[in-house]
Parts: sequence; structure tokens; C-alpha cells
Amino acid sequence: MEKSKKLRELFNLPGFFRLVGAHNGLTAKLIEKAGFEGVWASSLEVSASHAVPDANILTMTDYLDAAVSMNDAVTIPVVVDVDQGYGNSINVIRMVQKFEAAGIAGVIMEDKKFPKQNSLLVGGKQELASIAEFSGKIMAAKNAQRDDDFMVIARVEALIAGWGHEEAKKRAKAYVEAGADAIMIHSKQSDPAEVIRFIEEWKEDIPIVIVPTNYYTLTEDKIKNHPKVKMVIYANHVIRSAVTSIKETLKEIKEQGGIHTISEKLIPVKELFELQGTFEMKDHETKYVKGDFEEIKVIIPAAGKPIDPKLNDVYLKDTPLCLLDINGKPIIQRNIEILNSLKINDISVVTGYCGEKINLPAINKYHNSEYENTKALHSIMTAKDKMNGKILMLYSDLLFDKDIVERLIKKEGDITLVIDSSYKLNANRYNKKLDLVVGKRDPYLGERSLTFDDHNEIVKIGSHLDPDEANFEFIGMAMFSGQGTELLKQIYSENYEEMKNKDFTYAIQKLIEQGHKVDCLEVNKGWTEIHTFEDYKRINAIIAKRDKK
Ligand code: SPV
Ligand code: MG
Repeated sequence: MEKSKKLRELFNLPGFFRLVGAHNGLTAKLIEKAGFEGVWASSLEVSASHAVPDANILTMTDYLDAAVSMNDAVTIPVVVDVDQGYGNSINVIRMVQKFEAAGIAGVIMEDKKFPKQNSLLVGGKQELASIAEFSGKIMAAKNAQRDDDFMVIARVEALIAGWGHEEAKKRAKAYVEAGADAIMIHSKQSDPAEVIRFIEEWKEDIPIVIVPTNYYTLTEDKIKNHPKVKMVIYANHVIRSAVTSIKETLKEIKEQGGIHTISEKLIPVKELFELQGTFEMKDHETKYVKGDFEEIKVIIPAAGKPIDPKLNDVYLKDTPLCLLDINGKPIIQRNIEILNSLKINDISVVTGYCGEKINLPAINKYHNSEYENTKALHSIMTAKDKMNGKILMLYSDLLFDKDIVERLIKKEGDITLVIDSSYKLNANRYNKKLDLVVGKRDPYLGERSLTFDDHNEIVKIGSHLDPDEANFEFIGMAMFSGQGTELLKQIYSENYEEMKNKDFTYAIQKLIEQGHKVDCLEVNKGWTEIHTFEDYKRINAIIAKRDKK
């Protein structure tokens, strides 16, 4: 519903309603959250927030900007204190157009001469415009509005200027005749008598607005007895309370020589985040902020039983290897976090051995029920309804740097495998049969090279290869384009009986033999796999050190 309509409805309800003065989006939001019916975009608050006097020093656009930030932050109506309309009737026309277009529910315009000074200022210069001039401004405002509900409230300053009760009545009546939707009668006395007299003698069928800043003894209980009063404005208490609290905080920090005593007394930063709509923003981020790699689907075959009995009996205790805890976080969780940080969120895990233990939110689960007699290739194919478009395949016992994935997913080939050239140096450490690779050319060991990826290509792959012939090792990470994914599915389905219990590399070798090109990304650092207890100990120590940083 339009906020102008909401404001009209508030005027039509029995009793009165309250606006509280604000100076920006945050204070307006706090007012709404506290349960008040509307916001008063106070010229005193807005100018004070700029540390300048409330004396027509800021311009219309300053007040408009402030009002927009308030209005954007709330669902309740904002009524703007537009001083005298920022000039003559011509300026008033533009003022109404701008504030109405910004979704402001109504304005209150006062009958002072330019430049004005705040009505409560002791010794303030309070000069009134003529009735004719101000009536002209009301007419200009009412004719300028497009939405019938937008309210133009006339503010009578006769009591403030010391022109007396009769002048106030005369002016109010004239402004009603000019088309004002309500009358704000202002007073700076601490005794509400002059305002009460005005209200009691008010015969028009037009509501009254009051601002009891100085005559605060007129509490809501008493205001209730005056049914003509429909809107009560608590004009400047928000900025005054802010200043009170800011001063106290600054004093305490200075006196205590630090923030250690004040910290607990203030709202937690989380509450500030909430007021700013930060959590809503995070939701929007998940929904709408799309990364370049969003369309990539990840398949992690995690069906096999861990091979090292020591690791299994002591640490895993009948859990899949991907759940092995590395410094407080399972391997798979670490990998999912890296992928998510690249906005890759479509992650499928193929379970097998103790698969029911893998329970992570935000992953798709597939189950390879034949995990005892099959290998990673069949597990990957178990997720075949996920296999369309770009696929990133990761072995579940792999730990890797984000950098490797980032480089891999940018590769353009249909099939790209990450291969490592350092394995020969480490070969003795692993008592596992490695997935060896023969690259078209040897690892680059020569002169400095400016590019990361001088082109290389896989010629042969498999754990059966002669280590002397091989020059690389497949690390267990591969990327398929849409076309590459189709090729993998096709070769598997066409050779199902032969391939069902074979390694992933078997299918790749077959594709090479059929003449398909298999690219590679060469690395020699930034990843590791965990097979044995020794691997585990070593890696846990490295990661613990890194997590601490
Ligand atoms: C304001 O809040 O800016 C007002 C009310 O105009 S008063 O300060 O009392 O004039
Ligand atoms: Mg004001």
C-alpha cells in the first residue's frame, strides 16, 4: 500500500498516532522497530546530523536525500519537515513533486519567512510570512500533488513568534481554506495551556498536529482527552539520545584507556548487521550472485573402503575416508568450502562403504551399492543423471589448494586431467600403485618459462604403466566440458561390461585410443592425497599450522 494512503488511514482511526523524529535510514528503522506509527524527518535532526544550525542552511536536496534514506528503510509513512518549502510558491511546486515522487507520505510546511531559525531557539529570529503568501504556497502544494492521499499539513508559527492566540486561529483557518489537510500548531512554552486553548477552540473539521517537546507534561494520557489531536510528534528525542549515548561511550573509552569496559555494554555488531539488512543480503547473494563457474557440477566418488588398516582402525572407525578429520574438519568439508568459495555449489557425492555416515547439508548423495566390486569409474557413473554440461571430478581422499581448481576450471579442452610432475621425487614415500601418465612431453625443468601451461597432452594413462616410461602422475582431479562429459558417458555405456569394475583412468585411456584429445594441467605442488596413517600425520600437522594463520 502507498505510504500516503497509510498516513490517511492513521488519520481516520480513532484516537491519535505518533511520529518520532529521525535523521537517517538507521534511526527511522529503529523507530519502526520500536512500534511507532510513522517517522518525522525533522529539520532539526537532519541539520544537527550535519552539525549545522537548523536555519535553512541545508538545501532541499539535502533534506530530500535524508528523507529518501529514511523512507527506504521503513514500511511506515514518513512525514517530512520541509521548513517553509525551500523558497516561494514556485519552489514549493518542485518540492512537492520531488517528495511525492520519492514516496513520502506527506509534508509539513511552516509559515515563516526565509531564512527561518529553529522554533525552540531561545532568542531565535521568528518572522512570519503574510497569510496571503503562505496561503498561496498551500495552494501551490495541493495543486502540485498527483496522488490524492499525499498530505500537505500547514504549520502555524504564530504562538512561536509571539503574535498571540487570535493570530494563530486566523492563520489556521486561512490555511484550511487554502486546502491544508491538517494544522500543526506549534508552541515553545513549557505549559501546554496555549496549545490546549487552541485545540479547544478549534471548530474546523480538520485534524490537529502537536509537538510537545517543551510542554512534555502533556502526556499521551492527557492528549487522549482532545480528540481533535490526531498526530503527535516526538521531534528530536532520537538524536538527543544518540548524542547522550555517544558522549558516554567516548568518555568511558578515554577514561578507561581502551574499549574493554564499554564493549559488552553496546549492541553486538551482529545486531548492527541485522539492522543493515546484511542477512537478507547474504540470502540474495546465494540466490542471485552468479559466478562464472556456477554451472559446473562436481562429482566426488567416495565409495571405496580405506586401504590402510591402521588409519581405519584408529581414526576412521568404520567411516569413509572423506570424513577423516583434519584439524577439526573432515576432508570433504574442507573441499566443499573451497568449491563454494568459487561459487561452485552443485556438489554430488557418491557413497558406498559406510555411506550413511556422509551427511552434509547442501550436497547431493548417490549410492554405489556395488562399491565392493567396482571402482571410482562406476561410482562416477552412478551419478549419471547429474552428468550433463561441465563436470569437475574429484577423488574423495584429495586435499588441494583452491588455486589448482581455479586453474583447472578455466581450461578449455573437453577433457583435462591434473597431473603432477613431482611424483618421482616422492615415489618411495607412497606404497600405493599410482595412476601413472605419459605426457607428450616431459615436465618442464629447463629455462625460465613465462607461462604456467605450456601445452602438453596425455598419451597414456593407467596404474599398469611402467614407472620408467611415465613422466607424470594423475592426481585424481579432472574437468570435462559438456562434450567431454558426453564422451565419458558414451564410452562407459558402450563398453559397460568391460569397464564396470575398472579404474577411472581406464576409460580415459580408451578415449585416447579412440582418438580423443586429453589435455592436462601440470602441477607439482598444492595437493596431496591421504592413504596411510603416515600421510595423515604429516598432513594434519601441515594443515594445523596453516589453519592457525
Ligand atoms: C523539527 O523537528 O525540526 C521541528 C520541530 O521543526 S521544532 O524543532 O520544535 O521546531
Ligand atoms: Mg524543523
